Amino acid sequence: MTTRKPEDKNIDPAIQQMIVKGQQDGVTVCYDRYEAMQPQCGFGELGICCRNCLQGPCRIDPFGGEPSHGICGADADTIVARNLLRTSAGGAATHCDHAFETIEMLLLATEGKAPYQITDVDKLKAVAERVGVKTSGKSKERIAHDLAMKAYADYSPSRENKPLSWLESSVPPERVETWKKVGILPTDGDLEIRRAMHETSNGVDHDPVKLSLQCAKMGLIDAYSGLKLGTDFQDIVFGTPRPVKTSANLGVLQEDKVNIAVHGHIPFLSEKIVEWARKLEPEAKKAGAKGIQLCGICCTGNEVLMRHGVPSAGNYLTQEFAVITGALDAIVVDVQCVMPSLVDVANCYHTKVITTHEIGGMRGATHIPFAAETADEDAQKIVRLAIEAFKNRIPEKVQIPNVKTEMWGGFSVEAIIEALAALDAKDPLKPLVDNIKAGNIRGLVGMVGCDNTRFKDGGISVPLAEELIKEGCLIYVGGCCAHALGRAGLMCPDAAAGASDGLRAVLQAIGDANKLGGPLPPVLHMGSCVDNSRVGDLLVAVANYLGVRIQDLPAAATAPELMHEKAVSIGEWAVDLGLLTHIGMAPFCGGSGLVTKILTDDLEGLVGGKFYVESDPHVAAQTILAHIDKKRAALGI
Ligand code: SF4
Ligand code: MSK
Repeated sequence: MTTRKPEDKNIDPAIQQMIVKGQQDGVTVCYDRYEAMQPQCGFGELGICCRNCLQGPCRIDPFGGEPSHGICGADADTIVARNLLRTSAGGAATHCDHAFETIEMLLLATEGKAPYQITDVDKLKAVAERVGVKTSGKSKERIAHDLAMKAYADYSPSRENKPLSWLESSVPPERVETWKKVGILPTDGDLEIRRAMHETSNGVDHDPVKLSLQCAKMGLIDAYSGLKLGTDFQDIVFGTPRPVKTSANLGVLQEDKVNIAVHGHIPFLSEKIVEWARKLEPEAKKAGAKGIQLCGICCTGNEVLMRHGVPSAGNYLTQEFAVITGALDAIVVDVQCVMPSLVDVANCYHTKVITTHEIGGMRGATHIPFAAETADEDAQKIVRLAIEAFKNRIPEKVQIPNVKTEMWGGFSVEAIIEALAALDAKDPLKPLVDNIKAGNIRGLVGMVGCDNTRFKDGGISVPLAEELIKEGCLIYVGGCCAHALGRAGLMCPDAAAGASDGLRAVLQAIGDANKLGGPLPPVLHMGSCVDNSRVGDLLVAVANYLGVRIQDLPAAATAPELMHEKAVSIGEWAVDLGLLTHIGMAPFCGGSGLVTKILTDDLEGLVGGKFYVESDPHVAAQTILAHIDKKRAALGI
């Protein structure tokens, strides 16, 4: 077993310190478990093992020998494609379930049954009109109700086989036609996921080509029954983000305050924690603290950062290390990307691990069931538990790395357009598009996704982003890589110094016009995983403005350090949009040359986009730039 040094596990000095502290404190963390797991199963990595029925598990010889078929007769292509479809359906399911909760939340708020409001009435009306809900003469509550009904319809079988409202209203008609022609246009979020599970069970679909296309369909389900719908409803209830300055890294924790981390994905509870952390400050002071310091981890972290400037403690791989500081009094979690190990790590300190969601259980954690109707009471209970835990701190175990970086967030599409309007109030997209045409902005790159123990955390995303901005690309970020790029200093005005001359001048002009006191950051934080929809919206807006297809834009997507199933389905959506989609590793499909070829080659002819796998950030950057330049040349710019 090889043991990687801390600097080979994470590029960040604060996390490196905590890796060492964890070792000294005798704590087992993800990197230890990763090393203990080596060598990982080669069959699994290639995607050629199957246990979709109880005759299995079956596994195929990767070298072309025997066994070449599973017991039922499935070959490597079928097994790989079925596995990938299950992964994709898993990813799409998480976002659909999340988005579905947002519909329920808006309804409860509208009916006065939950302590939330319709915060962004303009967005409510804009979304309603976009999806065909009439607004004139209606109260905001009525519009919200009708909008919720319209959203529910996207989760119900459509007998007329109509496309999803959230899909049809969000993309140019050309995309809808293309997806229809290819046979991947979905009509009902829930049905498609159910069907994918059925299709991949023993004895149903054995056609690897058809199965691979179903993966592409899962990308659309994820994007339009999940991401886009969820973002719309969250903005309506909590407000559409606007630029906000904050800070990132474990140094945001404060030794003399009650430290609470919110972690997971769904912002209903975390919004209330933000409110009650403020209101219960006096109780924290009575307990001997100077106040309450809230921080965020993973995508809940991104949500509260985007809307309230709550500092980022870190990404997926940071969660255990936030506890290892010994200064985190409570880590409050809901769903997705929460490590089951948190309780074991917390047991070495005084940290309370608080689960809150009905499907987010963890043995040994304190469970405080969160319900929208009792959101205020639940949030108070949680904050008070953290205050109680503060009293149990073990001072000799406290070590907060003195590392934090300025970071900006809150760049919704609306906020970006407002910022551009300071340059051209009548035609805000014009300055962006003109600078793309002029080459000052060489290309637009959406960087999304996670961090993954198999990579050095930040080891691909940060150098890749640095090289791309140096070469003139503007980067839009969502998900956990935002935390990594933020703490690397790429999301603050100073980072513009690393941009190409042309890009830097554009950023400076936008910064000056908006009186930011410096240039706009070259890496714009658009939010959580769900907020990746915003990256898509921006590309759609630019393509529409230019009158071209999304696939014709000098643009690309990248998920350099993908980890979750969600990253796979989001990547499939990016490909569906027509983007070259870089990923740092293949999603366990190398065991089928056919499926690999479909994903990395054939899809381009069908939908315009394709996957590109590369773990070397420099090679990836050069390939993305070559792609962007090819698109520029084709546009004659
Ligand atoms: Fe084996 Fe076929 Fe069953 Fe999979 S479905 S476990 S390949 S027999
Ligand atoms: S939290 S899915 S590790 S981005 Fe959205 Fe981060 Fe990836 Fe989870």
